[in-house]
Amino acid sequence: MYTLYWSPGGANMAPHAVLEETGAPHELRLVDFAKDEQRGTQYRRLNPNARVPTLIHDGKPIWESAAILLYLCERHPDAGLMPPVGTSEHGVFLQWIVYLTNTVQEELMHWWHADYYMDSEAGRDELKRVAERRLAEMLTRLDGVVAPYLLGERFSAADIYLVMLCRWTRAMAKPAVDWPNLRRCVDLVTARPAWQRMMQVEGITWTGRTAG
Ligand SMILES: N[C@@H](CCC(=O)N[C@@H](CS)C(=O)NCC(=O)O)C(=O)O
Repeated sequence: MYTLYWSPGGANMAPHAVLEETGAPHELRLVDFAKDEQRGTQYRRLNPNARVPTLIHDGKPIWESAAILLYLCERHPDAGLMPPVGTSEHGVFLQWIVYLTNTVQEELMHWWHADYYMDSEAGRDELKRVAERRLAEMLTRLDGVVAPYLLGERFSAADIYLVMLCRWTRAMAKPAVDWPNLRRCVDLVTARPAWQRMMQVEGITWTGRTAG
């Protein structure tokens, strides 16, 4: 049994959808940002970074959404969410996961949380502007890759991660779905029953929240 600590639409989306893909029994524990629960002593004992997600398995907390996603893919090979370990296709799969989390996701953090990086309003405005420009360049490159998935014809958990990040561009002047190949990938992934269950349980739609 897994326990996933989460917040609606947060970085938990990808591990949550992967849990749904595997069919593994799991329970969800909401971390209420409105009450700042992520910064509470109790939660920080699990995740000292005060961020979601955190997965508990066999009593051990594991944090970082990409690490949780990879861990779940490894533990549930029958779900076929990644190419076999040791193959070059697996190497490319790892490349995309790492690129998505340490480059694209980081740029998204600049846009959503400019206040974490810049003290002045002018600094925050500039950071957001630059982040949006850099994200557009990244999305252009990703649009040139997905055919229709990051690994070509083969769907993998990397696509789930990509689509989570695409959703996070929804409030930008040019969201990811304005790129045609990314749009096709988003349509394919969001049509999956596992993705739809995750969205329903988290109470979110592509453009917002269903409640709260
Ligand atoms: N690199 C981390 C980032 C996690 C992260 O930034 N989570 C956000 C939600 S998307 C969060 O918990 N924010 C709480 C806060 O900023 O106070 C991961 O991918 O797990």
